[in-house]
Formats: sequence, structure tokens, C-alpha cells
Amino acid sequence: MIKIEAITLREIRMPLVHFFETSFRRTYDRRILLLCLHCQGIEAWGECVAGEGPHYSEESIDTAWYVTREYLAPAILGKTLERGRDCVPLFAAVRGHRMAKAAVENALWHAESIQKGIPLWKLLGGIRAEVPCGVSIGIQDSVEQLLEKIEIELASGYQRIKVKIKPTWDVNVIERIRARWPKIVLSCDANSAYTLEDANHLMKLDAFNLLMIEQPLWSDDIYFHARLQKQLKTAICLDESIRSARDAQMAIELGSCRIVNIKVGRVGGFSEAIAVHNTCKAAGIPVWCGGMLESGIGRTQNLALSTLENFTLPGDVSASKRYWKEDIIEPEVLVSPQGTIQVSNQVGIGHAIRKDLIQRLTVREETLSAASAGI
Ligand code: OSB
Ligand code: MG
Repeated sequence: MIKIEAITLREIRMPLVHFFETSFRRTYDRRILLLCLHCQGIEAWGECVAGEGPHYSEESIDTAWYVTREYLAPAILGKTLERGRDCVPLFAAVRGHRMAKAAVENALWHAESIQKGIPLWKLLGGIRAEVPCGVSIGIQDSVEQLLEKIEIELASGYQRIKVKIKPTWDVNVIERIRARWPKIVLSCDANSAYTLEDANHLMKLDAFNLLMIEQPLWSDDIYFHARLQKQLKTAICLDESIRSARDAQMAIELGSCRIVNIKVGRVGGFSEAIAVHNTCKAAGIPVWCGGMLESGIGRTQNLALSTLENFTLPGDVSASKRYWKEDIIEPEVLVSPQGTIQVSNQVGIGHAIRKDLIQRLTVREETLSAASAGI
């Protein structure tokens, strides 16, 4: 039983070791919303993966703060839940805001794993303790810089390289990468930078033996991706478009993709992420775990999810040091020379949370209790 006595919201600021550029935005510093549940002596954590602004999705850390304070926290404060997933029906009256919901739900699963004295990954139903990893490399100022970065990541052992593309940084760039490394496992991610009118241009990518092309078209589209997949030899992987198991079912039935990227924040929490995983597994569609430049808390929760059976492709789960000079967990996430991460067998997320460091990084903090919520 988990009794939720109070919820602390806090915003931390963490500068990225290197800027990260997608087709929609370049980011230098992260503003991260962390959430801590206080449950009769248990402190359980969640990370909201919403961005600084509404660019990847409609949500931002400010909308998540608002929705959590006004709607999600009042729905659970003072209540006693048996399992983490029991919050889902309590949040049903709030439409969307999946990243906000996920932060709360994931913290509840963390609480449940601590209370049961087991690792979070086992509570989720994971079956492997070693997770294969890939990296996502943003758009750089020059192709030379990108090649240099790829060289470093390959030397670290990463099993798959994914590069971000956009209309002026695509076929030309992939061609250069393939000329240098004909055999590596390579994919690209457009973050919705194209339309169907670009189909002929995108078909040029078929020459480069890519593992997949991620989210080429509109972030809310499933139907037109099916039209594009019919023309492309390369597998399409959907990211932004898949917000639920029902979306995954639709995409699979229409033939919109052959691979699915699962981000636990994008689909609204661990229970929906498991449902997406199961839908894909039943249809023979492999999945992998996406990333959102998470701090150690979100990163270890992604790792826990990646231990489920159908996560057969290397995910965007990579070492803490690729993003942060100092991570907020201890030990930080480390990657083996074979490009894998060993998942901890300790209770909960399996890493200690550096509360002193979190406190120093905090720029805003608010604690909600049953009394403050007027319950
Ligand atoms: O589309 O996968 C994406 C980061 C921010 C927003 C969207 C995406 C990404 C990444 C980064 O690709 C993956 C990571 O955290 O390493
Ligand atoms: Mg993506």
C-alpha cells in the first residue's frame, strides 16, 4: 500500500556537455522538472520529460507543473494506492498531458518497487539485465564535426548510431557517413521535418542500408506514413505519432511503420508503455526505448523499461557523461566497451539519488500536500 502524503515539484537546471540540435531546435541547457513523492517514509522520484518549450510535443515543463499542481496531485494526495498503475483511472478526467502524468505514475511505480524491496525493472516485468545501447547525435555545424563525433561514439562501443536529419542535412550527410563506415548499424531521425512531397527525395536514403528512418512526417500523423512506407524500402519507425497502444495498433494495421520507438513520457507512463510494448510484440514489431536528454532519474527509468522482452533493438539509452558533467544519481550510468548497460539489481532505480546536488541545481520548488490542495 502506498499512501501519498505530499508531492514536491522542483525545477533543476543542467547545462548540456554539448548542445543538442534536432530539426526543430538547438538546446544548450536543460530545465528539468523532477517530482518527489513522500509516502510514509518512502521517497519516490519521477522525471518529467517535457521540454523547455512546446516543440517536441504540446507540453512544456511549465504546462506539466501547472497540470500536476492543479489536477494530478489533487487526484492522488491523501489517497492510498495498492500499485503504481492504480493512478491511471484517477487521471482519466485529464485529457492529454501525458508527460505530466508519466512523471507522477513513474514515481508511483518507483514507490511500489521500494515498498516491495525489488528492482524497478523486475516490477515492470523485465527479462534482461543487460541493455544494448545506441546513441542519438544531433545536427552539427559541419559534417566533419559529425564524423568526428561518430568516431568517438563507435570507439566507446555503441551498437547503433542515429543521426538527426532535416531537409538541408540528410542525403548528403548520410552519404558521407556510409562512405566512411559502410557496415555500421545506422539510422536517422527527422522529427517530422518532411511532407509527402519529399517522398522522392527520401527514397534516395534507400541506397544506404539504414536500419530505419524515424518520424519523417507530421508529428500527429499515422495515415500518410503508411503511404510513404509503401514507397520506401527502408523501415519507418514512429516516435512522436505513437501516444498510446491504440495508436500503435492503428499504425501497425495501416502499415505506417515496421519499428516503434517507445518513450515512457510520450505515452503517459509505464503502464501505457508496457501496453504499447505488448501490442507491438503481438504483431511482431520490434521496439526500442527513446530518450529525451534525461537526467539520471529518467535515464534509469528508461533503462528499467528497456529490459522488457520486445526491446530487441538498441535504444537511445546512453551514458550519463554524454550529457552531464555531473549526474544527479550515483553511480552515474556507465556503458560497457560492448555498448551495453548493466542494469542494477538493487531496490528501486538501483542508484542513489544525490539530493545535495539536486538541491544546489534547484531554481524553483513547491510542495503540495492534502492540506495545501484543500482536500
Ligand atoms: O526524437 O528522439 C527524439 C531528444 C529530444 C527530443 C526528441 C528526441 C531526442 C533524442 C535524444 O533523439 C535521445 C537521447 O536522449 O539521447
Ligand atoms: Mg525521435
